[in-house]
Formats: sequence, structure tokens, C-alpha cells
Amino acid sequence: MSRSFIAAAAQMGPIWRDEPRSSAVARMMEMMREAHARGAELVVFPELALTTFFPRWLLEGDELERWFETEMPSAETRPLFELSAELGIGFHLGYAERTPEGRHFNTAITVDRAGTIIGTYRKIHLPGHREHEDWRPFQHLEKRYFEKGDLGFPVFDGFGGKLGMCICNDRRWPETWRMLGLGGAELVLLGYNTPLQYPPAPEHDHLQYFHNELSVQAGCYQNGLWAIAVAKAGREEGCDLIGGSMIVAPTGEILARAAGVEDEVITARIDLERCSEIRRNVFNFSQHRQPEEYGLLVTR
Ligand code: CDV
Repeated sequence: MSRSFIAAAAQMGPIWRDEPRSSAVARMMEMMREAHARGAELVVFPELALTTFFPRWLLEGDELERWFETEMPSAETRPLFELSAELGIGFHLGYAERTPEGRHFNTAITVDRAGTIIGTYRKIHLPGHREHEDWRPFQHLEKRYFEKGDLGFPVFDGFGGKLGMCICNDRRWPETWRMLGLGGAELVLLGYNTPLQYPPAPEHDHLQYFHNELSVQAGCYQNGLWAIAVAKAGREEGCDLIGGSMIVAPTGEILARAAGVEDEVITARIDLERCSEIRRNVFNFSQHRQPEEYGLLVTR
């Protein structure tokens, strides 16, 4: 496959609490068709793209378990895999995973143009809190509902290059990007659900879009790689989520950006050869990196 191809970010507007997975999948299939019609060979969907962002509520037992997928593809998601294979367009998707052993992860997969899963990632930086906190306008119980990912930051072959993934809060951590950059990733795929309100520090609410761009642009530039960052956006069950989905070049430039907070497809041409513009120059790791000076990064 050519190392230069068109890719799409498929931002999703809100998913309601009682919206069936089949409805979310139908919305994704419509955007997959649009991305394909616009020449895309890869389309990226958000974090936890099949359901509403359920960690905003304290849930127990079956009320909680019903948000998790026990197989992928499942009866409800298989149509997306079939359309991918029919159109010859790959995709990336986030979902809540329950393993056969009963472990729970916030997971993302990448699927190639034949509809086959080629990469799996489980979220490592889980934000929020473990116990219900009354003072919050909404909960963020990712630390309660998910285990820390146990797959590291895998880099795998796909779309003519090396791919990596991360999920939402991971994008704020330089360590995520550096691990992927050191692993050789040329394109990072990621989804997010980022509330416009951050209740522990409301003085930063007006910076939510800025911090999103700052994190992704810095990650791309400092590691000489591409990223496709995709939101679930809009007012979901009374909670406002930022949009701002974007496709970012290794220079840190945003080449495409979503305009609204609804379902929206944006596209850009990704040329993986362009990673070397940065990697052969200012961030030539083998020439300029000084790992012997970075001990604190892993000892504390
Ligand atoms: N889904 C997330 O990981 N959201 C976090 C919020 C809670 C700060 C984020 O980093 O966007």
C-alpha cells in the first residue's frame, strides 16, 4: 500500500443513554460511506464510540456490565466490519471491553481495509476518581470501572507504515507520545470524550480546546509523527463535550479540524514519508537524544 493516502476523522455528536448500539453503528456506517466517497482509506471514530459516556454515573451490577463488549466484532458491530471490507476502508474504534476472565478495559482497535483487526490498545492513563463524589455536577468514574491497560504502547504495521494508538487522557502525557515515537510509530490514532467543564479546576474550562490542540500538536512535532484525534462531542445527557477533532502533521500543523459538535467527517492526505522532515532534523533521536540524562523519568 502507498505510504500516502487520504484519512478521515469521523467525529460523533452525543449518544443518548437509551440509544442502542445499532444506532451508533448506523451513524458510523453513514460516516464511513462519506469518508470512502471522499477518497479515504482509513476512518477514525472516538473513544467509547458505541455508547454514551457511562463513567459519568455511579452504576453497579448489570446496570454497569451492559455497557461492556464481550466480543469484537459482535452481532451489533459486525455490519461495520462488513462495510469496511466491502468498501476497502480501514477504521479505528474505541469501546468498553470485558475479557473472558471478567477484566474491564477502555480499549481501542484498528482494523485494516479487509475488515481484520490489526492492533489493540488498552488505555493506560485513566482519569477521574474511584468513589462517588457528591459535589461533582457529573461523575468521572474511569478509575473505578477500568483496569489500567496491560498491553503497553504497541506499535504495529498497517496502512503502509507503523501505527500506534492512545485514548483520550493519554494524549496529554508526553510519555505516551515518546513511547510511541521511540517505538517507531508514524501515525497515532486516538479518540476522546473531553468534558468542557473540568470540575476540580473550573478556572481552566475556557482552555479545553486549547489544551487538546496543544497536547496533540506537541506530541506530533516532538516525535515527528502524524495523529488523527477524534471527539465524541456536544451536549450528551446534560454534559458538554468538546469537539475539535483534528488531523495533525509531523510539523505540528493542523491540516483539518472539525467545525461543530455533531457527527462530522473531515479528511486530509497523510504522507508517512513526511515524518522524516522532523526525524532527520531537529528530533533526530539517535543524534540528539540524551537518554542517560533522563533517569528521573523512569525512577520516580
Ligand atoms: N475520557 C477522558 O479521558 N477524559 C479526560 C478528562 C476527564 C480530563 C481527558 O483527558 O480529556
